[in-house]
Amino acid sequence: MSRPHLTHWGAFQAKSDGVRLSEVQPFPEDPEPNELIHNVASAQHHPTRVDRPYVRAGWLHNGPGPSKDRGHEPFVPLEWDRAEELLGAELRRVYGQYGGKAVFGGSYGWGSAGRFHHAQSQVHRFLNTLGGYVRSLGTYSYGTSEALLPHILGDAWAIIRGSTAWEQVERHTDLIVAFGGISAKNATMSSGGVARHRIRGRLSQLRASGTRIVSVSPIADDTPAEAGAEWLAPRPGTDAALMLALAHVLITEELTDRAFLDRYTVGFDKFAADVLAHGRAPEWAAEVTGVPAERIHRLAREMAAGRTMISVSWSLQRARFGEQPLWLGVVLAAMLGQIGLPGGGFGHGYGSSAYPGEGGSAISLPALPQGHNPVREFIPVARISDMLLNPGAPYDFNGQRLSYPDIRLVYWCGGNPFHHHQDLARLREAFTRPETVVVHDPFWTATARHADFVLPSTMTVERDDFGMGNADAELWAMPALTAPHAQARDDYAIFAALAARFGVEREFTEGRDARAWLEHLYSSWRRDLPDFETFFATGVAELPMRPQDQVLLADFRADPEAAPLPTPSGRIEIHSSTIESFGYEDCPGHPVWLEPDPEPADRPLYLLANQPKSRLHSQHDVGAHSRATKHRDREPLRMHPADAAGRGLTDGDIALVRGERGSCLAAVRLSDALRPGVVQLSTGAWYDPDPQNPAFCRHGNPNVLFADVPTSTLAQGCAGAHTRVEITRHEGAVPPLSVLTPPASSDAKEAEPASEL
Ligand SMILES: Nc1nc2c(c(=O)[nH]1)N[C@H]1C(S)=C(S)[C@@H](COP(=O)(O)OP(=O)(O)OC[C@H]3O[C@@H](n4cnc5c(=O)[nH]c(N)nc54)[C@H](O)[C@@H]3O)O[C@H]1N2
Ligand SMILES: Nc1nc2c(c(=O)[nH]1)N[C@H]1C(S)=C(S)[C@@H](COP(=O)(O)OP(=O)(O)OC[C@H]3O[C@@H](n4cnc5c(=O)[nH]c(N)nc54)[C@H](O)[C@@H]3O)O[C@H]1N2
Ligand SMILES: [Mo]
Repeated sequence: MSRPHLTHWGAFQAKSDGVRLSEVQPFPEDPEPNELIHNVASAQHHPTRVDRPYVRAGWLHNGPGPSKDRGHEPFVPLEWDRAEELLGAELRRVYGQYGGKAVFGGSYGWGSAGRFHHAQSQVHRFLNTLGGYVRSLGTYSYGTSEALLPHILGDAWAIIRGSTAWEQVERHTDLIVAFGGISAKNATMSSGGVARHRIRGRLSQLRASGTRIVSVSPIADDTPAEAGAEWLAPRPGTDAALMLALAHVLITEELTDRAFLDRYTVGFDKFAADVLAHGRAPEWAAEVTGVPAERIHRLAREMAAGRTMISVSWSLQRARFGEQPLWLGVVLAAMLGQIGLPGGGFGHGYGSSAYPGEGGSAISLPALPQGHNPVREFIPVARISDMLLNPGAPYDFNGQRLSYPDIRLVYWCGGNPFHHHQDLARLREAFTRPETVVVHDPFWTATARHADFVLPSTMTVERDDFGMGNADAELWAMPALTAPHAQARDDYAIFAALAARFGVEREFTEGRDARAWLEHLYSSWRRDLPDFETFFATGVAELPMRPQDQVLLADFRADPEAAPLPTPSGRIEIHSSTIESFGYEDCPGHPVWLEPDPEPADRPLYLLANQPKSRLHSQHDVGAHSRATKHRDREPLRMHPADAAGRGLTDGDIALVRGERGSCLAAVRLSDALRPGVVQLSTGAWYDPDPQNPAFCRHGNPNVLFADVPTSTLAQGCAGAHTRVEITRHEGAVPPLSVLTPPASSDAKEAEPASEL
């Protein structure tokens, strides 16, 4: 019998013999199934699954302390009981000596789908039970929006979740100007799951109903062929110049909606004067962006001629000065006066994930209670290396003067910083600093390889749970399909056992096992649904849908006095006195063009490190579908034929990619979907550092190339969208990868640790 299962990237059904899955098929009601579902079964028993608990040999022999050996040393296998004893004692030591403010539990990452076993919820509840932890604020996804939007428009999540419904766009929109495209590959995902993928259908319908799309992106297929979009390809990182020029035309040709600007916005005159004073005309922008001046002129007039949606993908803000194009997207929409009208205005993240524009459920799911965190310290999420390298150092963030906490123990559960952070050699240096690093993961990820304690987690298919994504309105039962791999345990079970060693088991578990928690969360949540046993046996519970007629900021438009925005003025802030008062040169009081760092002559190519089509981030990179996209075991790098020819490269060559901070190998794939001068190397290839050089990845992880710089002082956000590189042919043999097998483990007899445990 085939049984169903839900992942972040889709639902599937599979047969199970209790250990292995077979005959994996997409959920029959998914109109646009994707191949990523085939990564799960093929990765489940891969040799890189962590089969039992491990401790780094040096930690075991020398005890806790900073160590340059993380990532180099063999691991010693442990019995569960011994692992709990050692780690339990270490947690008691750290909490006893330093308290929760010395424990980093930010633990960012996309761990598992499934509501109860959601890794972030588990680790945060656990650390709160012990005495709290230093948290991280915001996301790598749209951390810059999270800092900027509250100053100018409203809370980022409310804006993204409140995106105007696709139905409204289909009915009313004449033109979508999509900065960063509307990506079908990215809309395969939604945190928590996606049962029905709809984006290609949405875009076909838009085309049929006469909505025109201009896809502004260095990559043509960022908007799929179904949309029939026009392709405008600016240089990466120059959208702000293009947008300022569009604003220039709207101002000089008097195409702005003055009445809207007067009633709903503040600061337009300052902004407009600046645009004119600096001569941000299309002729100027053409030089910066590479988009012809004539096309910019015409586009501005087209935007003013009908109902226009300005769509800004999340990627635009994940770059140096990423505040500017985001802010300018809002400003352009305000100048057109269509914010709050059906099908017009501003949208953030169409195509970046499955849910923007989709209705989804009207009610939110129950969550595991997190308890109370007495520790006030936090870091903006992408400042992880800065924090570990510079304890006590002051820094600025969003109008606050803060200083980095002094971290002794790092606890990561459900994320992979050696996937997600920039400048991996620097991160590796940062990971030498703590006294102890603990990682739970199902796989030997690069982060697990840099830990002291590695505890094997189950995968979603190995445990009972329930879940639902933001684009759906049905709750899925997710009964375990197989037994856990080897000695893997649920994060919950691991934490419960550690809590017992700490003497706080009752506080953590409240006397429940996982099954009892599922029942409890479900039953205390809604009384109008079938009882838990019936739900779990049936497999799904329908939830009420949100109406599909949502229009972003319609209430504000209807009555800005009764429904003011949560900004200081209650209006859209084209100029923000608050941001101006911070005095940041890298994010002044209204959006401007900030000159990028001088062009490095020896790195003429732009490299886009976008989200990978073949997997979610680094997850299941050893899975069959992800491996099938590799060539000679290297991550594919897409390149325009002209750029390749100029470098003597052809399709299938192994290339050496050299960036600001490091280099990597990748397999050249020729494609004319790229703007010449731009190459694409998606994120997520497992970091495979050369043993002598951590800044050289043999596999193709682009995060070795990037400098670890924030978007700006305002947001301190991740700036990983693009960087500058040069590419040459890799000379000599192609080295074998080390990440496809587990790290060395030492069977050496466990010696007594030197420290006082
Ligand atoms: N250069 C560059 N870098 C980027 C980006 C970019 O565009 N460019 N994008 C950024 C973005 S938007 C994001 S969101 C981040 C993503 O960064 P992450 O979310 O850190 O990446 P994932 O690979 O999804 O990591 C999730 C980890 O959780 C593990 N896991 C899965 N299930 C469980 C479980 O049940 N328990 C435990 N303990 N672990 C589990 C997986 O095996 C995996 O190792 O990357 C960011 N990094
Ligand atoms: N298949 C797949 N889908 C995913 C994910 C995944 O790992 N795999 N991750 C999910 C997550 S966590 C997130 S946050 C979202 C991220 O969603 P996004 O941030 O929107 O996704 P990206 O793929 O990083 O970027 C989308 C496109 O933006 C374009 N772009 C980059 N820089 C510029 C620029 O300066 N100007 C313009 N005009 N365009 C630019 C690139 O060509 C890129 O392909 O994706 C989600 N969807
Ligand atoms: Mo993300």
